[in-house]
Amino acid sequence: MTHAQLKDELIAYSKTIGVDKIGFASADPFLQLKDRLLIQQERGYQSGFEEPDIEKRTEPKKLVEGARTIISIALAYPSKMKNPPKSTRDERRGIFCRASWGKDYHDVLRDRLKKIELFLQEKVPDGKTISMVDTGELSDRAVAERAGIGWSGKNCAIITPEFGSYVYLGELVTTIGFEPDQPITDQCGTCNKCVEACPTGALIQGGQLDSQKCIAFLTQTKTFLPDQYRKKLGNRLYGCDTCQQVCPENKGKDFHLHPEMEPDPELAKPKLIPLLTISNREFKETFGHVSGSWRGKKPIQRNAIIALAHFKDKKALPVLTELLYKDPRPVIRGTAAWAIGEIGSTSEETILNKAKKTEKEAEVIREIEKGLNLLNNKH
Ligand code: B12
Ligand code: SF4
Ligand code: SF4
Repeated sequence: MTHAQLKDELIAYSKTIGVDKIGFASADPFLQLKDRLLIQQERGYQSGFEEPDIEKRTEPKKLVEGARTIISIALAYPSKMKNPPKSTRDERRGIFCRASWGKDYHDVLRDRLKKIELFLQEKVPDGKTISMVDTGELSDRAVAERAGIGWSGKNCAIITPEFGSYVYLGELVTTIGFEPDQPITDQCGTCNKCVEACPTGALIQGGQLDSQKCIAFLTQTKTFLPDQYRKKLGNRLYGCDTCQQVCPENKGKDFHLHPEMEPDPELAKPKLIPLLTISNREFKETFGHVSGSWRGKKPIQRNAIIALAHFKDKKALPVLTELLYKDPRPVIRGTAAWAIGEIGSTSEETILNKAKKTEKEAEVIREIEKGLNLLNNKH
């Protein structure tokens, strides 16, 4: 069988296993990406979640000796929830970004990539392949762009003409030499909606992100959230979809092609107050299978406290007081103190003053003082 025939067979096979789009790219070094990564590093724009070795990131042959092709796959995920529960005055809710709806996408894409690997192994037994999704060395977007899956939008996302940008990406590096596909031309044109809509100005310019300012990144940190971002967080518990929601290319795009990607509305939009007292075990059992739980429960709980402050939810005051007095984690005690200041009235001053007397951590004391100042300003 020729490689052209094998390519056709693989494309046909991919449709049978639930791959929505497949593209082929050469395994040549990613030179433009290399420059870009260096600039990002110099400016401190990286998130710290990327693979740190820029050589490995940009030279596929360092990952597989004799690599000739990278096969990129994309799976479309839903953008709309069926029967989303309402966040009401009585029960305020937070939101997980769409990339955390349903079963963890790493598992879903790894399953598809494994099937493709087995398919290729059977056809070309001496071929070598490795596959990755998100946590691998390569830039999934740079690979997808080169493989003609979509263009690289000003919001940084790979935008497919068929499914918009709500697609997960993964790839296989192989020694088999397939004919590469052509990249798709940039279709953003004069549109700049995503850059204008970003709540924190994290999109420095089209296609360039300062991760340190990006809410998607900030929701995943484990430390205190810097003051200037607390109000911007809104009710986001994990991730941020704003620059994709405003994108005209996503208008009307809502695909429900994979049952395992359907969100459980109670997990995608959970009630905030119960999240504050959830045990480790319960958290793992309830949220362990969604991608947004990978940093553990602390960032989610910190964000839930900030979301309750955003809603000025007075019903949260008793549990916030408990957390301030008893939680062993300084980030949770401190954020609770600040939130009490945001939500409460002067009658809450005694709560904060009492905590100030016994609190030992300097950072928490600073948050208590912030809370007291907020209450003072309400006199
Ligand atoms: C680190 C990381 C983050 C960081 C940084 C994101 C970023 N924009 O760099 C944070 C935590 C902020 C993040 C957030 C999100 N992420 Co993320 N993230 C990654 C990760 C692990 C690495 C990305 C990376 O290396 N960035 C560095 C930049 C410099 O490179 P790049 O974006 O990969 O490549 C592009 C640029 O280099 C650009 N480029 C190169 N040279 C030049 C030159 C010029 C002039 C220009 C304009 C551009 C340009 O072209 C490349 C191709 O588009 C990838 C998985 C992976 N291994 O690749 C997922 C990934 C990018 N994330 C993904 C998703 C879904 C998200 C979120 C939407 C999740 C959410 N809803 O909250 C947000 C979107 C934020 C945004 N606007 O980008 C998907 C994207 C799918 C898609 N359709 O594009 C990926 C591919 C995971 C996956 N396998 O599906 N993420
Ligand atoms: S994910 Fe949110 S914060 Fe990050 S660039 Fe997009 S709109 Fe801005
Ligand atoms: S909002 Fe406009 S500029 Fe931004 S990615 Fe979409 S089409 Fe491109």
